[in-house]
Amino acid sequence: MEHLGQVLVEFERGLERLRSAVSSDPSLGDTLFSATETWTNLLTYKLVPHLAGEGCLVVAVTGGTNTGKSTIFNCLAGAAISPVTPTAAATRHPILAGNRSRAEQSLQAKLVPEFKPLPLKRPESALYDGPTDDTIYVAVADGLPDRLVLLDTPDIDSIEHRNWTVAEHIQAAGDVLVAVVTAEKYKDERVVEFFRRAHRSGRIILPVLNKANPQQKYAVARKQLDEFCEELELDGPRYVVPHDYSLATNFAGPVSELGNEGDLRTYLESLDVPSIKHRVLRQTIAHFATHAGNFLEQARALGQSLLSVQTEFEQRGKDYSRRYEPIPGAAVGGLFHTFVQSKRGPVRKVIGAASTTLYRVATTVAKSLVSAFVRRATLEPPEPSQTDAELRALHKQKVAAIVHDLATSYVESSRNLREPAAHLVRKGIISLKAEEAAAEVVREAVSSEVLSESFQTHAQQVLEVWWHDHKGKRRVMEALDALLAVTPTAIAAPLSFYSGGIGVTEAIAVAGPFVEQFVARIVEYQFGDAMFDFLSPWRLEQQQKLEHGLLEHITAPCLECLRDHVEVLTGPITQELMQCLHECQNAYRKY
Ligand SMILES: Nc1nc2c(ncn2[C@@H]2O[C@H](COP(=O)(O)OP(=O)(O)OP(=O)(O)O)[C@@H](O)[C@H]2O)c(=O)[nH]1
Ligand SMILES: [Mg+2]
Repeated sequence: MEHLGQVLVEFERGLERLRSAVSSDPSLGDTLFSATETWTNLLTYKLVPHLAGEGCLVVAVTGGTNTGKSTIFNCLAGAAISPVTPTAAATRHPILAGNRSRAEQSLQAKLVPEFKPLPLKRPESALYDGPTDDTIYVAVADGLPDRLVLLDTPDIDSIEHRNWTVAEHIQAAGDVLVAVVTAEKYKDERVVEFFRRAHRSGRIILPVLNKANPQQKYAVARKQLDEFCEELELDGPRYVVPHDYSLATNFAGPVSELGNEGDLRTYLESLDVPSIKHRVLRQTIAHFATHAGNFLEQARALGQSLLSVQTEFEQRGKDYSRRYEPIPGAAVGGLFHTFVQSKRGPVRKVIGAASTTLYRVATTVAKSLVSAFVRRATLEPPEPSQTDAELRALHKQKVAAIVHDLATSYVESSRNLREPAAHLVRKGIISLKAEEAAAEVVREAVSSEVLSESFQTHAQQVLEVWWHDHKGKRRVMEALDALLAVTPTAIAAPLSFYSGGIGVTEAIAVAGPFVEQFVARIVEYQFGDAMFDFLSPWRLEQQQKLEHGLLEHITAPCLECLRDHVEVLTGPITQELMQCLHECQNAYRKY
């Protein structure tokens, strides 16, 4: 039970953390926390104060008119707190007595939240009608232990008459009811019925026969108490207060147990608070657990729906990056020549090192590669040949267009989203500095054409495999390379020999300025299908650079607010709350 109290305290703290975390967006906070007041109040004002720490037992002194309730209450409190008068129905409002901290709690409407608390400044106040029907007066009784607060109450008959709800609340407030009866009143059907109901709801009833005749060891009182207990099926201790006591000297005296040494106050302090609390609060805890469970489920579902928007937006950023078709420049084309060169015999290597034509040709080779690749992937016609600088300008344009399309698609989607996702995304879109963000993406995605090490390794492997598998074709490459190394005009002879006729016509046509196109076409033709494998990773690397830029500079800012709330609603705060609730249900079932 102490564990249950602790779990509830943690739940309450977690709930406050959740509340303050979602409060950065008031409309989301309102949606989530609307209609939670009843069970959250129950948690804060009833369950936590009663169950945290040792727990606190509320002992209500109840009974018929003028039976001596206020007298017994003062005896238990050890001080003349509640006015005792000979007038019937004198006590008009309940009075709560507790140590300083319990009194303070009560004044904050914790402990007995059913009532409106006021400090008891003058004891007589309780004898007159207070500002509202449900006023309770709170007094400090330093002698009371922390686990015990006492409640003096108006008599059963008149409260039921005056205000039915207040009567209900008085019944509900006490965990233990001290039933003060007298010889005249103990059979009163109304009184008996009141205690019967309380007993059924799990409350402990302790009968005190007041104004009793002590003769023959309280023989008469004993008989009357037996009858009363039988009627209510009570089997606990019974107490008596003699009619001949003197108020002036004995008001603080013990309320003795009949036939035993014990007294009521000692017995109250010995009670097993947790198990009584559990019995009494059983329904309250169950009510709380059901509603808290529904609430957490709702928070989780909301978090999931926001998360699905987040996932979809991020996926879209990724998809848009795949629209990017970069064209490789000189660096990629150069890889061929480096490779073919590496396969040369020693003599040609010397010649090759001196070749300047090589670099010039590289861009055209790469262009040719990609045009074949693009035709293959998209069936588009090849693009006209360009320099590296022109390529970069073209890439910047392409990337800027993709950024624009993505941002536009986010704006459009935000109109179709449901609340609260819609306004959370809108907030992000408004805060997006579109121009700057686009410039950042372009800068990141279109960087210098330095080939990554992994791509170079990959290219080397593809070429090796190809080289190994295509003995005939590679001779063309070798010849081509040799030819580039020497001079364009020397093309015709070796080529017609190695290519087995293919490209002979071109060879004849090729001279001087046409050498670049010629080489590119030969490479494209010879390399064939290997091109796709060769180029794919490079292309993917470029797209991933763009993806990273898009996600960081466009998607993330648009989703910033939404993501914060996904984190709150699906992250550790709600998970801890679910864990607490789970433990609370387990602890509750154990009793
Ligand atoms: N002789 C005698 N008088 C008692 C005893 N207990 C209470 N009284 C008197 O009975 C009267 C009513 O006592 P209270 O303690 O005010 O009774 P109550 O039940 O609080 O009364 P209400 O608040 O009016 O319902 C007072 O005059 C008390 O002095 C007792 O054991 N013996
Ligand atoms: Mg009274």
